[in-house]
Amino acid sequence: MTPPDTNSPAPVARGAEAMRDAILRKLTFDIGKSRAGALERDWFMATALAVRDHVVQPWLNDMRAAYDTGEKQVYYLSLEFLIGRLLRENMSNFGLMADVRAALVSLDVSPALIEACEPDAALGNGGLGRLAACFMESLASLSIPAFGYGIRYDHGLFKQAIRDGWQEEFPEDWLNFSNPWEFARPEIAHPIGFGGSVEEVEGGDGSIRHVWKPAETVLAVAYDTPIVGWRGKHVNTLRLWSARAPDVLRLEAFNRGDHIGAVSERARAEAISRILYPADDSPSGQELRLRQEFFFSSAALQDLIRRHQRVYGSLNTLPDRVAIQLNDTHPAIVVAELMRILLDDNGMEWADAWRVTQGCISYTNHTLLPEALESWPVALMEQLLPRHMQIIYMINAVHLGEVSEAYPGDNRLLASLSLIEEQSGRRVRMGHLAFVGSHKVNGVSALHSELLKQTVFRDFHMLSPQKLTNKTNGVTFRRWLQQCNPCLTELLVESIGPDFLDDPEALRGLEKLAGDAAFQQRFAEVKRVNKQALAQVIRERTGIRVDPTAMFDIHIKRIHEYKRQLLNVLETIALYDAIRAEPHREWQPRVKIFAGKAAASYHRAKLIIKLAHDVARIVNRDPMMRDRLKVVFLPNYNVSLAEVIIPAADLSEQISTAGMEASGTGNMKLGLNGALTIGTLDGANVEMLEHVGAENMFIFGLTTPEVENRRKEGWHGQMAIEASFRLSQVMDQLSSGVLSPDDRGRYVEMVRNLRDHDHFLVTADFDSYFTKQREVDMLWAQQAEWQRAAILNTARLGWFSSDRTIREYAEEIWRVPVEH
Ligand code: 26V
Repeated sequence: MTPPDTNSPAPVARGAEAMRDAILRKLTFDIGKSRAGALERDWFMATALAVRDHVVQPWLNDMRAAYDTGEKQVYYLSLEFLIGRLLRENMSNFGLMADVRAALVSLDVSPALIEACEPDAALGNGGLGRLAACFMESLASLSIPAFGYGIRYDHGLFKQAIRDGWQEEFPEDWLNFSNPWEFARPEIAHPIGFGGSVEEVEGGDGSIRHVWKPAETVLAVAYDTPIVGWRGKHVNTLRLWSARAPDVLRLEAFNRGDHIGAVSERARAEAISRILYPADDSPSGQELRLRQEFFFSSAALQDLIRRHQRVYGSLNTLPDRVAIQLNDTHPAIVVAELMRILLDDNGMEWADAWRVTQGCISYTNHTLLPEALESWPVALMEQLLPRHMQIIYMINAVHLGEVSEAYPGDNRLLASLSLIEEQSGRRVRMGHLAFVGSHKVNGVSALHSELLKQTVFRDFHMLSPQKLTNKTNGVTFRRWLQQCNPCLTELLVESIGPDFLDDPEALRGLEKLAGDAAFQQRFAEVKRVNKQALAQVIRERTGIRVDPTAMFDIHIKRIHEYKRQLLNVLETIALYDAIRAEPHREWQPRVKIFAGKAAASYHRAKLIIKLAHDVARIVNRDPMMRDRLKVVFLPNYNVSLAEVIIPAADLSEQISTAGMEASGTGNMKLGLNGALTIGTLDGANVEMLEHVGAENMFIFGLTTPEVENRRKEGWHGQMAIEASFRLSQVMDQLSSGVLSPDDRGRYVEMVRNLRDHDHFLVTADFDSYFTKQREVDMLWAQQAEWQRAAILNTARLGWFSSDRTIREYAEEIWRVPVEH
């Protein structure tokens, strides 16, 4: 903890009474409301502002300390930060929870209702954005000085509504009622150029300097959100950029009388930070997206360089003070922008500039799927970023020159390593640019990193075998255990002591209690309470009643063919058929719960949502089911809903086609909260298996090499369907239209696709999945055994804390000191 600033105002009030006074003061003087007239939202704002007061002084102190000591800073560049809510996080990390809640209760205000008023900061699509949020929290908790840089989107990820079983999208408006956590910094505004031309200026010594003359300039204005670490030890900054049109331009146009032009120019500039791109099924390839990428990359670089230069002057030492982590290729243009700043603005020689660039930058890859790898048409780059395109050509020339020297005449190799793809009309490969511009590149699970070496970066790995490493993802246990599951946390503290709150590996202490009948009962009781809370939410949002004693089988994540929600829905139909065929057998009651958003243009994903609803309608109404099977689709999945679902999960579905899920992080959150995983050998499931042991997980299905072989042989589902009585029965129901009486042809194309292609091997894994699910039922029937396995999941997943992940980045990639 840093010493208090001598200018610090009177110490902030502690204790419930002082908190009550503080909240009332905020309500009166900042919100301008009386107690009688205050709405829940006003109480939320007043409470958040009162809590925020506790954050500010330590934050200022930590910023100042990092500045004064000149410690190396980490800069985490990400187009997405999927933060969720912050009130509970900040209260909890600052140890203010009890005081604030007591204060609110004394004011006759319900803490739960107040917390529910906070809109989610949904500035991300899914795993990649949530990982960035967990990393920010862990960086602060480990006292590593760091900035997150991203975009302050006016509108986060769309809201999902379900009408008649179909997904509909509605705009999201998180800033509508102002954001109590952010501090606007209008004085921090960096100019971001676009378009224009490059001039060559001759120096006296015959050298040539390039000067980029952008045609258009947009301002990036900073908004800072303090990110509080565990026990308030350290506070970092998340700096998000908002786009503003520079006033001068507007004024000039106004003076010329071109009022309409001035306004539209302004709208075009400010469109950059208007909305988060909501597709994680393919890169959009649109100009606005490239503008977003360059906008925040350039703003981040200008910001960190100015900070460095104020203290050190020279940029030669940048790699000693600055570590820039690229969250996927979205900020990959920083490679060219940093080179441009060093070469053109600071007159550095190429070799020095390249050393500095590579020394600062490192890059994380989050997907292997070829359709997801970003590339930009050369023509668009030349038009929007002409100088950057020249620099990229130059980087490519030097890089390919080295390759030809080492491997003369190998044209295949040159084509594969080139930053420019020539097949589909000349495009810049952003993954290649990020790879060459970085000193380290990493995948996000052991399997994924190995696959990177064998596939997309095979030739790069051959050239520089030290560069590609693995950093298996993690999740912050503060949010995903302590805050979202207070009952379990309390039970753990009581039974193994509080050490795990600071050291997740201490959860191992639970192992010795796994077989203890009394403890098992208490563990199960916590789960029951959480399931009751979820049952209530299900009732409110879908009208469906579920029995909290049934197994809660949870499949929550973005809807994607490779994540195979369809496999789960098909198994649901097969189970329904099986129960109807033998209604007198002893079936284990189950509630299948789905949640997740589909990209708006991803028709097949939307059809899977519709199918889940069609199946739910039939199953939930069938008196023969007698509560032994229920199907629920919870709309509008987001961080806050995940915080309710995860503590209530018995079974966690992690059933992607092997080799396609880079890591997964929901798998870790669910396991940590005592859910057993049914999953394929994919992503981080593989490492979870090593940690929790095969007896405590349900692994099924093809392995990555088997998937590869099937595909090579030209897999189609026809044979698997014919060979499986159950599956053919399911397919018949889909094609006959019994599931969709209002549109009998609805699933004809889906069935045809499974028969003729089935790229995601749903039919290939169906039987082994169905069989594994019956093993799940058998274990559920032996509750003591089930609870034992659940406890061991919680006990053995400590390694998947994002603190461990961040420590590895700090030591092996960023080379910044970190506490142990
Ligand atoms: C996914 C896909 C899938 C279908 C085809 C095209 C496409 C394009 C983009 C993406 C998203 C890629 C980035 C991403 O969100 N990756 C996720 O990152 C998480 C954090 O590392 C990881 O846990 C997830 O497995 C990974 O999908």
